[in-house]
Amino acid sequence: MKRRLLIMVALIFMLNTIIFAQQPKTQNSKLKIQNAWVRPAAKGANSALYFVIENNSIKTDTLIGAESKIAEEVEVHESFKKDNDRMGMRPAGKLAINPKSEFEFKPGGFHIMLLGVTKDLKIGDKIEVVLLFKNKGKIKIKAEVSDMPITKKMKQ
Ligand SMILES: [Cu+2]
Repeated sequence: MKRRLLIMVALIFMLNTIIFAQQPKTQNSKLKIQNAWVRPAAKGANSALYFVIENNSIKTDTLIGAESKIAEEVEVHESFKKDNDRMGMRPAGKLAINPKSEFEFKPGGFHIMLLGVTKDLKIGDKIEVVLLFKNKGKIKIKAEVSDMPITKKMKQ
């Protein structure tokens, strides 16, 4: 009788551990990074990374930065129109990703700037970048080197 009770207690503990261990995964899946692609570049040159952030949760999260071994420096940038109608870019700061919404990084808009890539980025190659979110922490993404948005390429 006592042994059965011990087994019961052990089972409850195990169940708890399993439930708690799975919780972060469920939360992570509510913040998805889709269609990641990065422009080709020669070693030492700059490149830019684009993707769509899908926030399926009911909470705002904030993109606070990015890091990768693929470049000397990794910055979150936004493109903007200068007075003379030419485009410039600048650090975007922290970006709030609203609940139940999509946030698109695209040419002429927000992008992850890769300053001084550490190797040649050739079409078809894959690179890894970590995005840093205030609530979700780090999300590792894989991006394919492409000369056009991945979504467009898939429709052809
Ligand atoms: Cu830039």
